[in-house]
Amino acid sequence: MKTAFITGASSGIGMACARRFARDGYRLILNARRQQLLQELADELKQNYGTETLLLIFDVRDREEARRQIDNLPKEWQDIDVLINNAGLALGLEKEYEGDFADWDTMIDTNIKALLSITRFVVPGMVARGKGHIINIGSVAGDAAYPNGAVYCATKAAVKTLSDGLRMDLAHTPLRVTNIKPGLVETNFSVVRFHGDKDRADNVYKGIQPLTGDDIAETAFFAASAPAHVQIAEVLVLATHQASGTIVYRE
Ligand code: NDP
Ligand code: 8X3
Repeated sequence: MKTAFITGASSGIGMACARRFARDGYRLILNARRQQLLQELADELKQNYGTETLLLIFDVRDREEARRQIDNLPKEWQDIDVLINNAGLALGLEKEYEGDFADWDTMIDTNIKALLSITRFVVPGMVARGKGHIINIGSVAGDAAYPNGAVYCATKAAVKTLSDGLRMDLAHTPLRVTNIKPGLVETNFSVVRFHGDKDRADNVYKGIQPLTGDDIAETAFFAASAPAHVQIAEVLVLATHQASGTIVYRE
């Protein structure tokens, strides 16, 4: 039985990945800060698919806590086959010369530094075992900056660079690295970005049928299920009426 470790599994894309991988018999290590939501998800997956789940409740920005929990995984949970580095967020939509320092720090610490820490803690075991797949959730925002979003876009450009670099550093191994770059996905993402302003968040998805977390989970599962000699290196997944980070056709 394969084991997937998903960060940020209490909502949106991470939760959808948990459901998708559970449906096909994976056992899951699920991380987030909100324990209650993860427990409800674990109960649901147990009931629907008989999934075994281990919950790791920590803030991915807390490097020492991440190290402690991952280093102390019970023996039967140590052989991680798939790592989905998904935990992440955007905060604010402001000009680069007017942005909020705390928002910038949170995005950089979560989307870049924490992704690196989790990678650093999990991948050596994969290398030692000679198998593993790292799936990073990047974004179309990493392909090019858009107005008022430079810092978030920069963090997702970093996810692309870190994915590419890791793939190079692992080229001598059987491990695979995938960077999935979603466009507009309706999750809690925009509510978080606008600090809880639900009306403003809803506007982001007005007049267009956005992607769902399930659409991205399907892509992640496809990449993880490819034959061992096939490495899906990068996938850009857009809503049909979205052409780039800035071009969206709305009815
Ligand atoms: P959600 O807000 O729905 O989910 C974000 C998840 O990340 C939650 O489970 C949250 O859990 C977790 N998370 C955030 N910060 C931390 C932290 N410090 N420690 C642990 N977990 C954390 O958003 P999405 O599902 O949309 O976002 C998932 C990923 O997808 C992000 O990396 C985002 O940048 C990316 N993405 C999203 C797109 C979109 O349009 N929605 C498009 C492209 C990429 P908790 O709060 O419980 O800790
Ligand atoms: C999330 C997609 O376009 O809102 O990464 O930045 S976007």
